[in-house]
Amino acid sequence: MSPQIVPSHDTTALRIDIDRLLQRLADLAAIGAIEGTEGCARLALTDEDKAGRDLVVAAMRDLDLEVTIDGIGNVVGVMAGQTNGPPVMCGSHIDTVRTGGRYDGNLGVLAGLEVIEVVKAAGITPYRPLAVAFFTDEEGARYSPDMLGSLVYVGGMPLEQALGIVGIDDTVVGEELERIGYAGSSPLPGAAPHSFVELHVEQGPVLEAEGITIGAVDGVQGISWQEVTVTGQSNHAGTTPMRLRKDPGFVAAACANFVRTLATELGEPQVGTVGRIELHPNLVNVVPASATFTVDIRNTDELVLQEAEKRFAEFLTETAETEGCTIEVKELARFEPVIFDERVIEMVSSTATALGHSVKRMPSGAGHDAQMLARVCPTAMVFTPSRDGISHNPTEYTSPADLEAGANVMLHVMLALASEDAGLALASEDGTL
Ligand code: HGY
Ligand code: MN
Ligand code: MN
Repeated sequence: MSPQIVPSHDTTALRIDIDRLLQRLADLAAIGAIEGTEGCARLALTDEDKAGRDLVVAAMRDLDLEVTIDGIGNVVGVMAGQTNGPPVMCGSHIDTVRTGGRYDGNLGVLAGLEVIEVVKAAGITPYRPLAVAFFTDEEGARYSPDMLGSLVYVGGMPLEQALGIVGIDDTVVGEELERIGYAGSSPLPGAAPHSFVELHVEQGPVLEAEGITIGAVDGVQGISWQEVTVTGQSNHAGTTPMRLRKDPGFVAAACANFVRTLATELGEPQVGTVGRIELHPNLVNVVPASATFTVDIRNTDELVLQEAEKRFAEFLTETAETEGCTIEVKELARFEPVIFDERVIEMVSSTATALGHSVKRMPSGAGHDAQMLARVCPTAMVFTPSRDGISHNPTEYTSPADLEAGANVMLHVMLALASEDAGLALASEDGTL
């Protein structure tokens, strides 16, 4: 007996419960809470990350989702559909940076739980399964590269290589995964979903500045992360004439200045950041022996990004040589710009309009798990505005009205993806086409 086409519920009136979503966000933000702020700190694979994972997994189980954990610690919860095919998946990350806000990543995962709760409460069994996922170490702040879990999920990095990555604190991914109990067994690469939708705060100033509620994200800019170690000669700060110094601290500072100058010269959307600088021995009266710093440069245009990398490398080599220092450069992450699926982008845009929200197509300045899922299935993102464009900062904020709008857009895009072609597919199974 072929599956009957379940009369498709009229889901147009379905809406998420914003109070329940705000409560979920508050409950998760309480884990690793940054005193006196709304933000939280849950670096990947720390005890705080474990506690956050446990909370979300418990919520998945409360929703009777089928929960799987893979070898890099990605977690997927699946709600059964009328068919057993690949699910329509949403998700993001719940690890944060040290100065994390409560929405970055967390919103996409918790809104996914909310979407599933609303669909279940309405008694709907979608044609396709729905899934919500959180991916390991999206931030890449403790273990580079960023989007590590989703990169492994789509087969972009072998699991063994990922498990061997050493962090900024000299811990190892595989050992930390075991320690927190999230070294799972579900197969990698993960099963390709039917489609993937990620709801995320914009983390930039565009939507707020233009008074727009929803971003229909059409892609992610290219990302280049490097770690540079400059080695000179430690010496006495008082007795060493300037002409005799081999000062890696000076080289690092000159490079930080150059990264800013380069980004300004190349013009928007070029950005450049020196986010981490460590001097050794890091003492007031010692010309440093070494300096280790990171360079994060990004652009939507791959060729301009390559030009920026080339110019930085030339400046670094010349400056170090002149200062009598040696250099070692390690690539931490390198992802080309990604373009999302036109059909899904258009669904985000038309759904936002149908729900009465203003919407703008735009690229993402930040990296996201969606840029990895785009390698294996039709993918797009939904942005909501960030107050003052601030993120990676505990004062990160998006209004309840905007959160609600974004989650409702994701709800209806997922329902549309979960039922598209259902009639055709089901009918063709019993030859009635
Ligand atoms: O760095 C990024 O763009 C992201 O927050 N991982
Ligand atoms: Mn994020
Ligand atoms: Mn982030």
